[in-house]
Amino acid sequence: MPRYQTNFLLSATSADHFPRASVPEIAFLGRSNVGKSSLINALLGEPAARVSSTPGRTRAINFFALHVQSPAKPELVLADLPGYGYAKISRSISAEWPTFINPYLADRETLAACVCLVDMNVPPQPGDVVLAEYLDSIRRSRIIVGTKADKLSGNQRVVAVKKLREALQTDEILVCSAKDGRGIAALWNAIHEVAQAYSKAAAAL
Ligand SMILES: Nc1nc2c(ncn2[C@@H]2O[C@H](COP(=O)(O)OP(=O)(O)O)[C@@H](O)[C@H]2O)c(=O)[nH]1
Ligand SMILES: [Mg+2]
Repeated sequence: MPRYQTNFLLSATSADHFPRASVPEIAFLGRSNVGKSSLINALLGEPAARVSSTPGRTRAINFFALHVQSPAKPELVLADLPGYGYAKISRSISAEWPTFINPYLADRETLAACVCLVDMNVPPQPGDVVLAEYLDSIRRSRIIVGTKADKLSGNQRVVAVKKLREALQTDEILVCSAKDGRGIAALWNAIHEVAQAYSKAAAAL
C-alpha cells in the first residue's frame, strides 16, 4: 500500500461547505465512539483525525485529502462523518441527518464507498442496521468493518462476526483494530479496490 501524505481539507457543517468533488472519496460512518477517528488515524499512520474522549462531539464532516506526489494532486479523499446514536445528543444529530448527512450520502458524486463501522464488543444496534439498509437502498458500495477486535478473544470474535453477519445480512465483515493494527492492510485493499472500480466507471462515462 502506498504511504500517503495527509492534508486536512476542511470541516463542513452544511452541504455548501463541501470541498470540490474531484477524486474518489471514502466516507467513514458509525455510531459515536465506535472508533471512526482512530481507524482513520490507523490507516494513515498518523493522528490526523481527532480522537474524542467525549463521545458524540463531531457535528461536522471532516475531509482529508491523501496524496503521494503533491498536495495539489490528491489520490483519494477520506470523509469522517458525525456519529449517530449516542444518547445525549442523538436527537440533535439525527435532526441533522435528513438535511445534511443523507444528501451527502445520496448525492455526493465522487463518493466511491462507505466504510460502516460497527463495534464488535456490543450487539449490533438498530442504527447500524438502518444505515446499512439505507446505503443498500441508494446503491452505495459498503465496506463493513467490525472495530475494537483487540478487546475480544478468538472465540468471542467468531461469535461477534456471526452476529454481525446475521444482523447486517452480509458475509463480508472486515475485523479490525486501530490499537493492534489487525485488518488495517485488508481495509486498505478494500478501499483501493472500490476506488479503482469507481475511477474505471467514471472514465467510461
Ligand atoms: N481497544 C480499542 N479501543 C479503541 C479502538 N478504536 C478506538 N478506540 C477507543 O474508542 C474511543 C472512541 O474512539 P474514536 O476514534 O474517537 O471514535 P469515533 O467517535 O467513532 O470517532 C476512544 O477512547 C478510543 O481510544 C480499538 O481498535 N481498540
Ligand atoms: Mg471521531
